[in-house]
Amino acid sequence: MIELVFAPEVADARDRGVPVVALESTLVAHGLPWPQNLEVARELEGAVRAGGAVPATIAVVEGAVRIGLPAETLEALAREGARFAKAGATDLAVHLARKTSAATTVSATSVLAARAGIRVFATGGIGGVHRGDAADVSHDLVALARTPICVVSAGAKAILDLPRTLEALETLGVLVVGVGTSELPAFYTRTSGLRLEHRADTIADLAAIARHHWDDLGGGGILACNPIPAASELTGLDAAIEQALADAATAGITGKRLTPYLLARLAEVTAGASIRANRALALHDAAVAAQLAVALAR
Ligand code: PSU
Ligand code: MN
Repeated sequence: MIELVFAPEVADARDRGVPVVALESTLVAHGLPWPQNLEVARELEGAVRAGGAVPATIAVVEGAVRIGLPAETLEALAREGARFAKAGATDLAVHLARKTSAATTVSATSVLAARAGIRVFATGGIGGVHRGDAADVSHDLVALARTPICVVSAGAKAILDLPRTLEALETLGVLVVGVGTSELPAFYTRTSGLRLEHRADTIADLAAIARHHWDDLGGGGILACNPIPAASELTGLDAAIEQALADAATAGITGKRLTPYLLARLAEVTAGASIRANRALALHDAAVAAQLAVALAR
């Protein structure tokens, strides 16, 4: 069995039956710039606590799977993000064997959270099918399909090919539910023009769906699509996204480096507006995830 190192607060929550929400570390180490990344990491944990749950930020530190990070580790992750590899679920065994450190993506965090008995996980936006290179499909989708966890996310990132991402989710069998919306949110915006078959207007409804999916049907991942709050929406990004994609192509950026590169480029092109939106949507996801974890614990 894999050894999980629980933070005292998380271990205590498990003992007392207090709901726990998983948070990922790639968003911190590779998705946002210092020092905003540390502020966001702390705010996400705060939003989960404010909602009545306990946050468990997950990362691999010198070969140990940490479920909940001490303050100094969270800071190291943010300050020295480059020291942490970007690990998807498939990469984890290598880091465990070599005792190296890695930030965990949605796929890796989902797998580790499920191992830790955590059923709810908040992030900004999952990976998906990249634009241009339709062969670059994030492992997030496959891992989500086979892992019993509900990921609360503002849809998939706007830098992606959203129609193909939604099709891939369907093919793989991820249950996609709009939280108060009938459209796939597009990360920075509430709408994408892509209709979702299922929507939940209350957290109690979402919790009931999740329970049936897991307990009665042996189902895997659920993607709860939670749109960015209207006041924080960032529209008119199409040209900036095209610019970032063109720059990535010119610079020959592919594979794991692509998403971090595109997010960083967008932050430059929008003079930081994309970071503010990313922060707002992720915080909203953490708050909704806490509500869901509380509802599931009832
Ligand atoms: N959400 C954010 N910022 C991020 C991510 C999610 O707001 O940086 C990360 C997640 O860890 C997700 C990863 O798994 O981006 C997707 O990377 P890729 O496209 O290489 O699979
Ligand atoms: Mn990829």
